[in-house]
Amino acid sequence: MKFIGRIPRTLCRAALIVLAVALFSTGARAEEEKILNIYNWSDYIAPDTVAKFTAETGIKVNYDVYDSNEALEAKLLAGKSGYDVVVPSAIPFFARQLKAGVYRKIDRAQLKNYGNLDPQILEKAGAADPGNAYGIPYLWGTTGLGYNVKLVKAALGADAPQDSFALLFDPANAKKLAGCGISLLDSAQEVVPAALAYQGRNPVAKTGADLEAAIAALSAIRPFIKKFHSSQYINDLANGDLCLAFGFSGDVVQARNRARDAKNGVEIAYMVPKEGATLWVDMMAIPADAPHPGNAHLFIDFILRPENAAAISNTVGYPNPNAKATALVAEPIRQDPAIYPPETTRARLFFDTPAAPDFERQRTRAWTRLKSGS
Ligand code: SPD
Repeated sequence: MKFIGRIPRTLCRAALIVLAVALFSTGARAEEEKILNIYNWSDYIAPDTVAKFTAETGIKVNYDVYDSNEALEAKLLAGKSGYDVVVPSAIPFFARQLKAGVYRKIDRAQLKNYGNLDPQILEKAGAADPGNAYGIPYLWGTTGLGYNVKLVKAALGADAPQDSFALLFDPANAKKLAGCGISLLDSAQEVVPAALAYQGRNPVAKTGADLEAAIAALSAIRPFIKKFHSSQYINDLANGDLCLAFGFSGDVVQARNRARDAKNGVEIAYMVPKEGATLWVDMMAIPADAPHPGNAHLFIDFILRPENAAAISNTVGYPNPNAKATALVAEPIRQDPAIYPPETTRARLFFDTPAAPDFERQRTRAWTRLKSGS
């Protein structure tokens, strides 16, 4: 065996290779330009999150927003989106995008705050992403009904259902509410399970017969729907321009808070109907062709810090999956059943399941026809 000084030559060579790899990888990271391109849901971050991240890291953030998984998916599947961090919902979107090879594996070694994540939420996300290898939960919530308490009472009287999808899906109620304005999320994937739940069917069932039943229920109220939109309802509810919206929990909470801040006399409430509602989890993920994956990991780790996750929940009214952040979330938010559903409500939440491509196509076609009124 040849020796260099007292060290065997083979060992020296191995050490040199390890050093070269280490230098190369840190060098590559150091060379990443100080830019980060984020594509996130609208109304889904604290006002100072991005500024704080930039102040701390010197990384300039380009921040774009969307209001539906469908919009995000169209960009991702077209490829070369240029985004470094995106936030799809776990099921079915993230799950099927993962299968299409859209994402890069998360390097947990770069996330020193990974251990803060709540194992229960990780388990839910694991249904889309086995082993939680490609995504990090960002926020979660439910999809239910936001309504204007006074307008609904004026239209339907004291007997207006306050705990049932009948408020929306009973055509007699929808007809009476049409005058003050009803809106639905512009997403078949969100609306169809609600229609099935109202009918007492399995809300996540995916057969042709289920789809037909859901579309029949939706067709019966179609004449009374003012808008199909996935973000406008926040302001519309807050301003009194809508009296009923099928929407996301935190968005309705934001509408309620905007009305309170405006002191305009509008009172908004959120309901998880007794028939059940979707529980969903949105994931932070890095596209496979992200130009700045190192910066993406830095940002994700920043969000995983309890104080940053708590600041986001305090602003947007959605619970975060960070077990260490809960104590930092403001007490009125933690106690708000519209935001953190109590156990009795949680018991009637359901988690969507992936759909076969053929069913997806049928559902999209039926949805387009429904919206156009044909
Ligand atoms: N304004 C932010 C809304 C975020 C909603 N994400 C939920 C998707 C449910 N599938």
